[in-house]
Amino acid sequence: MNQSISINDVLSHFGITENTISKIHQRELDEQGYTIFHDVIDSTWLNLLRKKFEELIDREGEQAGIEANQMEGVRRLADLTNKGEIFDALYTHPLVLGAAYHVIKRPFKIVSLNGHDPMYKQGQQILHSDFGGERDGITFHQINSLWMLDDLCEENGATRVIPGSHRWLNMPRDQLQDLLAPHPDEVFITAPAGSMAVFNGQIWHGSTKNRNGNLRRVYHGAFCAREHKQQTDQRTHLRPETKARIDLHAQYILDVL
Ligand SMILES: O=C(O)CCC(=O)C(=O)O
Repeated sequence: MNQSISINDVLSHFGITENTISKIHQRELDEQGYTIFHDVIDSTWLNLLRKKFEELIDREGEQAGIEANQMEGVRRLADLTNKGEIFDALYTHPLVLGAAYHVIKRPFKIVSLNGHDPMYKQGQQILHSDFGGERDGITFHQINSLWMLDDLCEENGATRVIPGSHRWLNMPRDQLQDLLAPHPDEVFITAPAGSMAVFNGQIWHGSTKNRNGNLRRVYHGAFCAREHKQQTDQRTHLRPETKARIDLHAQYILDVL
């Protein structure tokens, strides 16, 4: 590990200050456990990100998503940090890094960068938390971001979250009998294509059934405190062309220095 780079160097390199995400987004992350940023992806980048999603799905076929986890009824992609320069700007975007630092409050790294598209009549996930470790309701370890390539609405399987549950000490499985059932407090993260949502990795959430068959593609970039394990071990998966392309600050985020 190259000790000469610190999280402060990384944040300052990518232009992140305590005001990079507004006080409103900070409060929503603190209180609700999620927030939505609109108009983050411009139309040129959006078209390229959509094209890349389809190219990778076609190219990888049955292997798509294998580096993280495959899910029946969902078009999944994984290890995207190694699958094109187009993703560099996504996992180093100031809004996502600013939100990650606001929530985690200590040095962090990427967990994984995946794609997720529930197909018609499929995609209902159990309510779960991404972070499976100890919960004290105060210390937070992980965030996830949803980069919306299509409009997300209740009918095409938007993510449901239980606002405030990031502070609860229990996991959904400790408290609920039916993890697939609607929850009385659930809220759907809905927003137009080009938006990006961030949620606390401890929030209870899950994707829902795509009931109208419209595309519902997202990229998920998750980040965790550096003491935790990555979902996709970047040191194992790192490709020489990725390492050659990205600077030391991006390498720090991947934890491959
Ligand atoms: O895309 C979503 O709605 C969330 C997916 C998710 O939570 C997961 O794959 O664990």
